[in-house]
Amino acid sequence: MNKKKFSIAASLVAVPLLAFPAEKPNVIIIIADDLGWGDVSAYGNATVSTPNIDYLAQHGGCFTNGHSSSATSTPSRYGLMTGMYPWRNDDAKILPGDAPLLVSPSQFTIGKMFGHAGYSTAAIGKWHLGMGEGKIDWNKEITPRGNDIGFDYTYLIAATVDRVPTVYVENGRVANLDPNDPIYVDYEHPFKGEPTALSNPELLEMRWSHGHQNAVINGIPRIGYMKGGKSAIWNERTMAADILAKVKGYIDTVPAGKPFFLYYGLHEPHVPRVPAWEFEGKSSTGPRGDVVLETDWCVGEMLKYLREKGIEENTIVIFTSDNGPVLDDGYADGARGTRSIHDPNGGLRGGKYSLFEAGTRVPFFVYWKGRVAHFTTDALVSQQDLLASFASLVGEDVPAGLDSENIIGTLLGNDEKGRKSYVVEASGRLAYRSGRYALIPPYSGPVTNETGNELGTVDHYALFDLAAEPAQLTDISASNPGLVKKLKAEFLEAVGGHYNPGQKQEALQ
Ligand code: NG6
Ligand code: CA
Repeated sequence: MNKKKFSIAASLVAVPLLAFPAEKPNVIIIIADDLGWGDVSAYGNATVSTPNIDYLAQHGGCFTNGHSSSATSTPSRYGLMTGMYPWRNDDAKILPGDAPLLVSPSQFTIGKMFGHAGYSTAAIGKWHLGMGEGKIDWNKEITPRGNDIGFDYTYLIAATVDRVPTVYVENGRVANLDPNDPIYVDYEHPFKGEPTALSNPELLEMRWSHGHQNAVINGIPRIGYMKGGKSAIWNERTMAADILAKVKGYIDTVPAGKPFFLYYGLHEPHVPRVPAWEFEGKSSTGPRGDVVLETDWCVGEMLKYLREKGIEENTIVIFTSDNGPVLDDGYADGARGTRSIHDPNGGLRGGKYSLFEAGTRVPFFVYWKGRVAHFTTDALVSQQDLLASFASLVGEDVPAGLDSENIIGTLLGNDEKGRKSYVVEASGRLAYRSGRYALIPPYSGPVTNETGNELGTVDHYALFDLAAEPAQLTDISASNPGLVKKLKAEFLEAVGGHYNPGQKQEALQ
């Protein structure tokens, strides 16, 4: 080896990002649904214990400032999946269960990136990114679908558990469907003769508080109408175990020596909160606490399985949530009354649907046994960055123009750089995070957050110093005009033409 070559090799080794060249570990992203920053006991919650999630935090990277792209599901998942800010796509709003595929098959995705790197890929569990095009015939193969945007295998809850169709869709086909009992879905009109929450309230085993007045399935009132497909209807009580079985089954099919990428979408603790019987009444905070226990159980079972298969050390596990917590999200399940004993926000302001921190600051852990030693950091990181970061780890290029930043060094604990700034979305509104500051632009519209602590009309750019006051109670804009001016200019540059200061917040239902 000549001297010059040697020195280049030495300098490569010195760069932390390339510390493990040519390595292709398995990657699992576990994404919970509406799990709050304050729901995980590793961050300090003392009421509902999450030992398995805590294990990831205590033996891997624990991020105290990890964000989703949005304070609701569809846009948040869009950001993770495509590495693009969801507000660049006008259709990235909470989707009904019969919405067409939101991500175009021509778009780059994290699934495609891993596929190109030679990975087997799967998406299992909650999806909420639409499927098919036009009016979907649920009795036929649905196309295009998750398999067309980078996933070899898909087993999906089309939207949410509170929305029809209440069936799993496996590689574009409704699973367990009896052709003699076809399934029909409609979001506008009820089916003649089919019960609804309004026509047959005696069928309800769970009461709605707002929305959720359409089809009644398994005693639960839903959003949207559905008819037929009886043999395909899922069972909420076994849903966690059923989806986990698909996860294990998928891992078993991956040929030896081939790495895999798994997007594992947990449905908890989103409404309707129906835990497996073994968790019923096991928390001190009612159904919401019970399904947080179930969330934690899923993580424990997943880890156990990796150990059983002998692949724990060759697998990176990311655990996060698609958006912040909510108590009453449309069912009268008692969650609203539990705030005094458990704060799912962990002291942050806002929650699901909100531009304040609890809307998008979510649990965020990176576990890689034997490779990532435990660390805690308050570096700003986002789910949107997983795409570019993992691309760099496995040696893949990403197209120019993505909003995903390569922060693999931070994710693996080699540095604390994270990203400098971030635009977050909530219910059609945008806000800006830069270092320790949060900037909330002017807005005129209703106050919609369930806690009532969302800002309604704001006639100026409001500024909060998260380092001084994580609870964001004091707007410091008036005493910091220079800083507001600087951050406003940065924000407007980041969002380009996408920000319309007069924008009205969309109705949430
Ligand atoms: C809202 C629903 C809420 C939930 C949410 C989506 C009503 C009143 N509210 O429209 O229950 O389903 O959509 O949640 O229907 S998310 O986490 O998937 O974004
Ligand atoms: Ca969600």
